[in-house]
Amino acid sequence: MKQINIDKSYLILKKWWENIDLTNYEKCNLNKEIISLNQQLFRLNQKQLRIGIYGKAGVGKSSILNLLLEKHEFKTDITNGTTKDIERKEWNFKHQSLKTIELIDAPGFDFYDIKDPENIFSQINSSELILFTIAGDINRNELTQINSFIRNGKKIILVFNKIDTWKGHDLKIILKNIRLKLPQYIKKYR
Ligand SMILES: Nc1nc2c(ncn2[C@@H]2O[C@H](COP(=O)(O)OP(=O)(O)OP(=O)(O)O)[C@@H](O)[C@H]2O)c(=O)[nH]1
Ligand SMILES: [Mg+2]
Repeated sequence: MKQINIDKSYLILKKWWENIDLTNYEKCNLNKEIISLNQQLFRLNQKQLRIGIYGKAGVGKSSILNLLLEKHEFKTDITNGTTKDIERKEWNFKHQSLKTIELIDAPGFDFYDIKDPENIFSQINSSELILFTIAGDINRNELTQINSFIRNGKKIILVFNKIDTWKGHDLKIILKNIRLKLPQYIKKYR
């Protein structure tokens, strides 16, 4: 993995942030964003990274995190709504630039009985990286959520899970369709 100079990035960001002069009106309106930026700066200084996963119910979010952890830490099941609230686990990913990586699992955003969806969105939105998971062609609700993260300046990796459930030819058609629907400025691999 490319060596990242976290200390240098932290100092550049900190200096930039210290030189920004906001009016009281702006501070008031941007209160949530300011808190989130300060928390991110703190984590950067501590060499901590937060990765959140988000997507519809049952697309395999918890399974993907378990794969990363190489352990069955997050509960998974065939029924929707297995993850009921935000859950966090530390990923023992060894990298000299980082001290810890926190993985955050979320309930499916379209689960019928989801509690406090704004709070769940906001907790995932506080991550440095979001694994937005899909398991088939993308729909309007998913695009709306992706665009909300993009508007908030978030880095997203779109994870197409359960590809084993599609035949090669169908998969190609779906991937082509997804590419057409995604915002133009998203880099498209594969
Ligand atoms: N065929 C197939 N099944 C998968 C894959 N990934 C996960 N699953 C299965 O899909 C089901 C749902 O997986 P979960 O990881 O619980 O999905 P989730 O998105 O966390 O679900 P909620 O917490 O309910 O929102 C489980 O039965 C998994 O074993 C995959 O790549 N292929
Ligand atoms: Mg889950």
